[in-house]
Amino acid sequence: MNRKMSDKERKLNIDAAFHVTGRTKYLDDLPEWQGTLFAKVFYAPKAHGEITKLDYTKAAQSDGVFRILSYKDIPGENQIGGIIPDEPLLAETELHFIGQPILLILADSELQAEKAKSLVEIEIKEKEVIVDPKEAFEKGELLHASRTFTLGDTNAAFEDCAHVFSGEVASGGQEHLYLETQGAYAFPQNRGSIVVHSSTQGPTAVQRTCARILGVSMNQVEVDVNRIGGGFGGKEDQASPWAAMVALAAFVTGRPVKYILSRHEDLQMTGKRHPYKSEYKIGFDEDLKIKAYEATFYQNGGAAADLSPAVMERTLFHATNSYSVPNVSVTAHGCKTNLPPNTAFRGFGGPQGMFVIESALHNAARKLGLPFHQLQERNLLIEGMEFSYGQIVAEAKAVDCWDQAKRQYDLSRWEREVETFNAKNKYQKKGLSLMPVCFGISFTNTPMNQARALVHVYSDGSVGVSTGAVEMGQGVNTKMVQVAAHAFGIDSQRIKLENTNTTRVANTSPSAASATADLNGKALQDACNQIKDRFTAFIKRALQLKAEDLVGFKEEQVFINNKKVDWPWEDLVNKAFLARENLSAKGHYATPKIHFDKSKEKGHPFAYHVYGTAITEVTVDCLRGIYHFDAVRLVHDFGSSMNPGVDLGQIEGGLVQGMGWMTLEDLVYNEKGELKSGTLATYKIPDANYAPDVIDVQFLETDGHDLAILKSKAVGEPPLMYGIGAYFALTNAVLAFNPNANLTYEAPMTTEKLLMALYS
Ligand code: LUZ
Ligand code: MOS
Repeated sequence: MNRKMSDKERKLNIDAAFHVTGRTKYLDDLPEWQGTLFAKVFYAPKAHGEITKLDYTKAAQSDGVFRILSYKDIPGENQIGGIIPDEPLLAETELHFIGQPILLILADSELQAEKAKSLVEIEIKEKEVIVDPKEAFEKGELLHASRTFTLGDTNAAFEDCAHVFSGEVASGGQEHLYLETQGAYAFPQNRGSIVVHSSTQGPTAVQRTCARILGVSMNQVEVDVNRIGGGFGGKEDQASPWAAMVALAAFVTGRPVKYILSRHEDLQMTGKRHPYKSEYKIGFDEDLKIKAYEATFYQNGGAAADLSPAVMERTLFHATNSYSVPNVSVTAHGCKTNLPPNTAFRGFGGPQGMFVIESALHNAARKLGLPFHQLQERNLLIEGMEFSYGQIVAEAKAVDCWDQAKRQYDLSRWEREVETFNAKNKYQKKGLSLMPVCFGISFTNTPMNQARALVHVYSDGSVGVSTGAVEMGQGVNTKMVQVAAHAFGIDSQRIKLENTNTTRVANTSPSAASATADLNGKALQDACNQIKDRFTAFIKRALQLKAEDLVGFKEEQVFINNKKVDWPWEDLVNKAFLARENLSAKGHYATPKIHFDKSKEKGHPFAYHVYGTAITEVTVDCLRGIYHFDAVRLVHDFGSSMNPGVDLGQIEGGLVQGMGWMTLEDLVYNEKGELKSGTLATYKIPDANYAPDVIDVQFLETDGHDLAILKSKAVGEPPLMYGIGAYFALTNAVLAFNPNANLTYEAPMTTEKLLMALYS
């Protein structure tokens, strides 16, 4: 805990009051400019084929339609691929997924654009559709080269194993379902430049994509983000196409152009979490220590690479989750299918990798006839172990979290209660599971781990802060205010967080990888410190202090040699201004010590790891297959949390989102590549009623980590993976009802699948 902060500063989310009173402004709340055109996309109705006829003359004559744009109207490059250039903004002749944008219809109103859409005539010569990643792999349909991480020698190790198990695992996709759908609003400027307001996690990604499409340099595109209504990874790269479309339309027509996707369009056209199919082999010695682990991951990438190569990489990084495994060989294939390109989603491939080793351990424990958590516990990660990617485990927090969870929540008593309940009830069974998590913090692509911030101290003592961080509900604005208030020793009321804008802070990494507060916060500290250094020099001159005298800033006052002098902040700022001191600074931060060599697949990619253990209890109605989560109690390694209120929000939201992925959320595409769960009636996400009755979060007592902002560790993604515990709580309840059940390790465990498992 940062002891210098008042309780008020520690707890208050600066956006909360505006959120709950409906006053927060989102993209769609921008006042509409006169002459604004409204865009709609006409997209591919078939998953794979060649366009043989495309006639939009009737659509173009439809009421209110101003113009219809195709790829031919793109002055720059028809390309939006961020990692691999394999995705056109607007389809040319080949169609690769249902929902692939073909035409951009511009009309005086949304309704008119929508009506014109139905008048477009298209004929398609259909081709074979692939929706399954393993089928794609077998047919040689890969998005890029496969990768393997190895440690030790698994072949030799398996020879010596007392027990070897193998199996298959599958996990489903997941719809981001950010409350605010994708969208953008573009305004043409003088001399051909453009301003784009975008609902994006990555303003620079939007800027780069717009510039590429328009064929202009990046300085001609200004991207502005006030705040967004959720992202969860879905707006890391996939906010860019809509922004590029309105930028293109504004560029071509000279008018403001707005496009905000309807929920239906968003569900149809955007990529989601990658479904995976996987195979594993795991070997143990006599003491039930894991000796060797092999896995092959078939990632369902969809029709273009998008962020899939990076997501796939994180699957490999987290393939052994929180366990010590001396011999590892894990391979991942990025499989090309005829689905919308799948993309970043909280956890970024990590959860998919972790679910496989948890399944392997669960299956092994069952075959060995011992409790799942005993096998997990015996293999927890310890200090000094090497990850398959070469980084050495520096903090032994896996065992600490596990032990504290067992102790604080009295696991043995809890287990006895569950056993007693199960003995007494024939058709209701409880299941308990433990889920340890170890998640690496940093973009796995080292160059992305940099950030900048711009600070202005105004002559009245107020402060304006710009960073590259995008507020998406995660509370980063509040954390940035805390960082600046702490640095200057002033009240947080003096600080204003500006919109995230590419002209104030350039070359930003997306707000992603749980690293936003660390990267931008450290850049912000750098900027504040520069101004403080100037103030210090100014004070020393003004008061004729000695070089070794210590100048400090606390409680809105100047301190000299730790003694308060009566010089309030406002007066200091004003005097410094009159003395013509520079009251603005640009800060920069690049995470130290990290590196990774892809040719060897070895290095030190993460600044640090975040640990935790969650215990989940569920009650299953074994007649109907329905269930309710009674409690999730967890111990989490926050480091030294700078804002427990904000951090708890991240834990609760991440946990429940992960539980949804593992249980409720059944993303279904049929063999034609049609989304069968394309409405909120057919795709169910967790709500307050679904959430566990009790979510109890204990803070692991630690000093925090120097590479975390104010020693407060990153908290965005790690809790999602506690949700994996929900799956195993359910399987354990199934086994309490039917010890011979046939478990298939195919998430999500929907009520239908649960019922089948109970009676299998
Ligand atoms: N995005 C990214 C991420 O580009 N690289 C990453 O390593 C990452 N990790 C988590 C979430 N988003
Ligand atoms: Mo993310 S999956 O941190 O955009």
